[in-house]
Amino acid sequence: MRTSRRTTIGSNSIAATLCIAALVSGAGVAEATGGFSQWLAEFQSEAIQRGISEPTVRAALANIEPIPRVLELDRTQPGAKPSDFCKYMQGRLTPTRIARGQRVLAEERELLMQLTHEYGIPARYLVALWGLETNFGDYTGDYPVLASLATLAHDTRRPDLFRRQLLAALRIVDEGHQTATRYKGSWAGASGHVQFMPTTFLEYAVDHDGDGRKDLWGSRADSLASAANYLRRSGWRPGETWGRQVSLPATLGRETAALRKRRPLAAWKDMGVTRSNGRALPDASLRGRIVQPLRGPGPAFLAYANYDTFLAWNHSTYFAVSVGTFADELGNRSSLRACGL
Ligand SMILES: [Ca+2]
Repeated sequence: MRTSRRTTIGSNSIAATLCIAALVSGAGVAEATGGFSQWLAEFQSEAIQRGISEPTVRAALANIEPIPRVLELDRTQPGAKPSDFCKYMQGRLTPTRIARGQRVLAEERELLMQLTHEYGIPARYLVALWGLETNFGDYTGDYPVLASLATLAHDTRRPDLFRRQLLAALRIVDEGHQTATRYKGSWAGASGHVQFMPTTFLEYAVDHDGDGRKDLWGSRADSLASAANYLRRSGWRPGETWGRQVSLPATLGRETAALRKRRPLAAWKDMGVTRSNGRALPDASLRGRIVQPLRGPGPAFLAYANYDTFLAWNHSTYFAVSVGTFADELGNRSSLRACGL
């Protein structure tokens, strides 16, 4: 989910800088650890000043240590390579996952119908997001969120971002939605069935089953409702689709500013854009822009307003196209004619 929830962080030379600083100052591991303890004590004071209860702050942050592996992962995030689009799609939209998504649609039919009624999001999009984020709750992450966020907040790369996330995580614990010890997630702090970052949790998580807890770890109802709430409040337009794969005339084959401009469907038709099977685009009062994951020749998509809610969730063209395509597969309206899918 968007930057506040998912953090995409490029590598830089901070590790080298830290090594040099350590050599210059003669600092070693002991001093670095001492630095963390002092930092943590100051952070605890701030958290208490900000209204998180002292017992929560003391208990939740007692004995936590920085996690070297979290820093390693933060330093080595691979950049998305355009040529990997098909590999990405094939890895995420496997026949097994699509079949399981179909079963989930049936199993959770009643809940999903309620959510569609309440938030205007068709079931298939919620199931697609759930399947892509955690394989329907199978992989929600094993990193202790508070210690991971403390590691990144103490680090020098994006301390403000992760400090906010750590404060939000403490608030989640303080409000009783999760315990400090059971609060697990990705190395960067995304957690639960739909991998919300703590600030996203505070803003968008809902207690759909009405037990008083926003339980995005144990409750399918809370998790899927929270995803629906996120999409709706990010601008989802009920009754509209997300986009479709299209064919571009040769004259429009390369990514240009003209293609990225939002235009009515009729205007794209006039420019020679067709459905991917060559048939005419439908007559609908939608506006869209052309998205080309490979930034040039290769699959092209006409993306409508709802596509932007997927980008709000996670600012990645690959991700957004995979959500829409997965949802199409679940709705038996498979439209992707690329990557052997
Ligand atoms: Ca609940």
